[in-house]
Amino acid sequence: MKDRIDQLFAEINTIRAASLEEVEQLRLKYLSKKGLVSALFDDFKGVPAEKKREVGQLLNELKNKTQQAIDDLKSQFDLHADAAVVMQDLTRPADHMEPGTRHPLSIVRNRIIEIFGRIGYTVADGPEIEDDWHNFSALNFTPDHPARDMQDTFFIAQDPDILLRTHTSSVQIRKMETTQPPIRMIFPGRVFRNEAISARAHCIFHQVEGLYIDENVSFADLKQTLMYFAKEMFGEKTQIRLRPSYFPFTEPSGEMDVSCLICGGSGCNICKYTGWVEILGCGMVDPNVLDNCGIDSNKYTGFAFGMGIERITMLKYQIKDLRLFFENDTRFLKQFTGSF
Ligand code: 2NL
Repeated sequence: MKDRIDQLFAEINTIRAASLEEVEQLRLKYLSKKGLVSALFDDFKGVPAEKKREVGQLLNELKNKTQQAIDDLKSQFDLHADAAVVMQDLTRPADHMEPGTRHPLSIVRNRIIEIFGRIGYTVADGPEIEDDWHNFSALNFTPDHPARDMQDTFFIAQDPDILLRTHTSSVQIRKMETTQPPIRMIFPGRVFRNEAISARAHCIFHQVEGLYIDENVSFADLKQTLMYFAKEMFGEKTQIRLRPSYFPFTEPSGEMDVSCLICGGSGCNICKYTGWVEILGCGMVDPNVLDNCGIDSNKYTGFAFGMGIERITMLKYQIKDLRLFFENDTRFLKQFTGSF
């Protein structure tokens, strides 16, 4: 019996397998009920009482060793070992990659660019870090204007003031300083204001401003251009209305509402039962601003407008919380498709 045990010990040391099936064959051969190791346990009954202790110990060792050897063989074929072999194969097919989707703010920005592009507007952007002149002074902001307050704007340096632009108007100033009319452009970009983050506000957001300067540009041109935009953006049935407003850089100034795209004007909770939703601010460029940029305000007039891309996107897709735009949860992001 002891010889038989030694023989099997030696044999177990040499077992090899080329596949999981072969491992299973080995397991059956040695460890199944009728296997070679199990058979020795049957023979154990005949071992004389004084040898039982020694032989029993050896038998258990043999059984454990066999089990261990078979487990080791098996582990060569488990998923990870398999993967390691596959990874070495440089001709293997590539891993599947889920294609990304365009961010809703990009879809809407691109759509705005496309709509204005059709009526001759080109696109420009400029620096996000600005000086006081391009962000405030050239735009007719008075020295004590609240937007210049540390509370409202992110300053990088003071005296001379360097700050994160609070609107893309600074890009328009740069354009007007270097280009004579006609100017017909839109200015999409990221802007910064010192706001506490909530469902309706964020310290980083996106704007598109527009500028048209030439001889004889009138308020009627402004109104017609913005009506065209509203109908292209929100649908042919969309109505617009202009309410008087104030900006330091336009005179006169207005805010434009569109008829509620949800209820069509009959009243719902999106339009707070007024039938109208505000989408942008606009006005005739203040002659001081033109003169500040070296454009002759006796010869040229122009209009400008500005809108928040987040706001337009929230209205278009009925998104109720601004924070969704910045969290980058793909369950949110992949709900938006569009050719833009
Ligand atoms: C709003 C309002 C507006 C402008 C932006 C502008 C730029 C220059 C000169 C004159 Cl360089 N105007 N931009 C004009 C009126 C309104 O934005 O509510 N934006 C989110």
